[in-house]
Amino acid sequence: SIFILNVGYEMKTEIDEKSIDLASQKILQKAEEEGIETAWDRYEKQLPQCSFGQLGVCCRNCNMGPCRIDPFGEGAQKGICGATADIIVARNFLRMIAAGAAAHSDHARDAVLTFKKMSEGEAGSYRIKDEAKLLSLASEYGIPSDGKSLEEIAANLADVLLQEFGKQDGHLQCTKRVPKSRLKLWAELGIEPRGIDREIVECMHRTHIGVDNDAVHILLQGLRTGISDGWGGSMIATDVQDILFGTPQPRKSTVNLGVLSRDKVNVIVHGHEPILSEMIVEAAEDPELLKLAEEKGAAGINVIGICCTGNETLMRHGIPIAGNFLQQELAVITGAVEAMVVDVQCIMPSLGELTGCYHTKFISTSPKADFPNTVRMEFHEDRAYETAKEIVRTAVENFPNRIPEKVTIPEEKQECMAGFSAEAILNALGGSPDPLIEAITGGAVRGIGAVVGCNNVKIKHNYGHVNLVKELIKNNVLVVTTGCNAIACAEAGLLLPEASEMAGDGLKAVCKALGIPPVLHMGSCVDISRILVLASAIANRLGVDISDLPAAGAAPEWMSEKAVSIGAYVVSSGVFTVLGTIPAVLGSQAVTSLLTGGLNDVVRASFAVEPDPLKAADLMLEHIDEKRKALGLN
Ligand code: CUV
Ligand code: SF4
Repeated sequence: SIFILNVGYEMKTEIDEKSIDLASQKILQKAEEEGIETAWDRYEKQLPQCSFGQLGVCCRNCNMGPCRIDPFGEGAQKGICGATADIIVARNFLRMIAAGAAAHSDHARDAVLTFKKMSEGEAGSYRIKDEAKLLSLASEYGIPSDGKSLEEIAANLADVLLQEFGKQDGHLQCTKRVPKSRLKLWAELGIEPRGIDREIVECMHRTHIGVDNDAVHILLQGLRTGISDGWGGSMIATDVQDILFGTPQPRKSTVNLGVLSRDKVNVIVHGHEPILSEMIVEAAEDPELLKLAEEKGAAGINVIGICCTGNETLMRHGIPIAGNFLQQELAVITGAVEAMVVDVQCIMPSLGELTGCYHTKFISTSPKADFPNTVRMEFHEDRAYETAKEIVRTAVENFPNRIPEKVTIPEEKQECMAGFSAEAILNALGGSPDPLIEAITGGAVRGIGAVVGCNNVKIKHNYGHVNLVKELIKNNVLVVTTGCNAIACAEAGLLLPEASEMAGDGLKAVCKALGIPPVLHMGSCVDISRILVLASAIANRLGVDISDLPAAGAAPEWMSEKAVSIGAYVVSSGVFTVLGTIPAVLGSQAVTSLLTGGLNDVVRASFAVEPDPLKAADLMLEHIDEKRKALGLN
């Protein structure tokens, strides 16, 4: 079965085979007419992709290699050091988890460092926006707040949080939020997470030549590292960002390429860290810059988001989103973008050459991340607002350079409702998870589906996301979403209370009673931590483990290493998860069967792989029904 790899991965030459989204199709047409290359074209040039790589059996961990294992069993079955396919596949998988956990957690570190500088008065542009969350987090971390100023509490909290990264003793404090039975299971397995950085470093150590050479042992470290991301780095990022920028509340906005403005300066914020985008949003309202925009003949300044930065600004300010991962190039190809402002993660280096074909300024801001052909405007906390103003000014001054003949903005845009933090969901429920639990136990809501993750050229853009989610809500599964799935759902009109018309009768009635959409946008990828917190609250209320809940996860179009780390912690937390693209593990029967079955005996959850979204939904429904039965529900 490992030789059917190329199923569904054929060339996609027709535009309607590349994306289900009309706006995207129109811009892909424009790209074709203008001879502009996109990710889909580059994908075609990569085909057929290397089978050793696809199977995960290529090792470059030392310079005796590269070594590769012959999957047909005829050629080499061992690397030069003696590593087998099982060892090589497991090591490669662990390195993906390490990179993904590093990305989320290093983002978290920067959020905490900004928080700390703010508390010391060295980041004047930032404030404490959610006092209640600061105080509750401080008390959770055992920080006394009597007689202290908010800044002092914040400084103490920042110090404690920073220690979580380099912790040498004990386990991560966020794990207090994990249901007791789950935490006990982790302790028994020896996968309670220690310091966040330590887990990532240990992955790199273990995968060095001649260290950890047992697939199961390697994968357990993968689970622990994933947990240190989900219940550590990502959770810390979410919490601190909520304190600094506010905990999201439901609000309406619009999505898709049609949110680009014909007559305003379009500034796109793309990447992952709200530290930057929050300031850009503020700077775009600066009277001085608005005046400058007017002088340049623009009707105003239009800030819009892409990818998870977009999710962050949508959740907190209702800033519109131009698209998800595979729409980043398309946004530029509209010819209407004055500045593409980026920080870190999921930013295609192709944007360098691409922006050069238009008037778009490509502005990179992170000290960590640079790209070809960027204007570098490094962003530091001590003069955050000033830098944000300079960035927006650069965009405004670029407005007169827009070339009208090259501009096509598709009219497609879609209303959506976002902002469903765990707090906001509890609010919508009237303060406790009970109404939702009653809806589940009563059968109106069959279960909960967490659908997340990227786009991937191997799957028609948004096809996996939208069809999977539609099938789930049709079957009365309430969907919670983050990341690029949330944007896909928004574009398909699924993030509106009216979308409950597409839901089964039970879910429809619940949505109508609460005034909520059947698909709840919970934020960016680090905000999957919100889903964990919600799942934990429900499990605790029912007195069961997360693995007992009628719930399932999916990443229908995932591609990033972060998604692998997410998969590791979601499954470790007890949630069965269906992947829509095949991870590079099929070269090892042992690793494959462990991930797709054996893990059930370890963490009471496992992965499945299913590229067809309707079949993926069936797998999730089947799982949900099994869990319902075990809980005595029908
Ligand atoms: Ni972090 S990780 S493509 S932007 S969800 Fe989108 Fe979300 Fe994947 Fe990247
Ligand atoms: Fe080859 Fe072993 Fe070196 Fe990997 S670590 S490249 S399998 S010799």
